Amino acid sequence: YRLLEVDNRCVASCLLQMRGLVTSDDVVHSWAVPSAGVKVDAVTGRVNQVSLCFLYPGVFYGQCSELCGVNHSFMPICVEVVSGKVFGDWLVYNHDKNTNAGGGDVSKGGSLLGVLSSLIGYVFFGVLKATILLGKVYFLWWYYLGYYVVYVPVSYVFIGTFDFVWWAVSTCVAFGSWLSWFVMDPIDATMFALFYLSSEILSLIYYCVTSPIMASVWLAKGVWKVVCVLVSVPFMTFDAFMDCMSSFSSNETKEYVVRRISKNTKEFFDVLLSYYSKK
Ligand SMILES: [Cu+2]
Repeated sequence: YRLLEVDNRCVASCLLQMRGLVTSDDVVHSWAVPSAGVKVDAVTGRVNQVSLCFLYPGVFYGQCSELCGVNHSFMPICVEVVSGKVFGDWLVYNHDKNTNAGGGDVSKGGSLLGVLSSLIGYVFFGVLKATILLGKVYFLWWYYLGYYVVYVPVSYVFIGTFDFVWWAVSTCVAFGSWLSWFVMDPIDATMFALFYLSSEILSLIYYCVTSPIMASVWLAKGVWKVVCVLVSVPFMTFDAFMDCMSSFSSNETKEYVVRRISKNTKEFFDVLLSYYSKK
């Protein structure tokens, strides 16, 4: 492909924070991948490092970017960016190949005892994992039962009782103080009581009249919101996709990328962990 293809592609993961180590064993070169925004000098006797984070999978091409000799024009760079899972598998595969090429078949040729012990270990850990999972589910079941059957009703009854008692006591106190006022000044107190009661009745009427309207408005608002969200999902997805392909402009994209990177990092470590725990 236009003098850009190589016989041994560099494999990297997309959406994974990586560190590239670059050096040279003859003259100064430069490892440059313009579409990934990377250029780092390869210097003899020195290891340069570069931070790599590819946003999407694909094949990225570059060329040596430091005049290094007559063949400078024929030193392509090719990075194959794959998912974190594929990258982990690739790494494990290469490690297996390299270690087996050097030390013969160390991991192969296991005896029947070895196979049996690994099988027993596998079954044992499987059962242990399942037990832990079931235990978690059981614990959660009791937790939610306790929460919804005991805690919520009790707290509601307690708070409701407290509120009611508080209301009754404050009303009695108010009525008592009004009675003493009535004894001292009957006309003023009666006028106040009339105004108070009429305002209460008016607010009650107001509530009765407006609450159905308010409820309808609230319901309509909710329905409208849901419709808006449903309609905007494809647009938002398209937007995020375009952002992701072009730049880190919006915060949502940044957040998404950071979340994906941390998720991929975890998956990558899981691959390595399962590889080394099998050894
Ligand atoms: Cu060069």
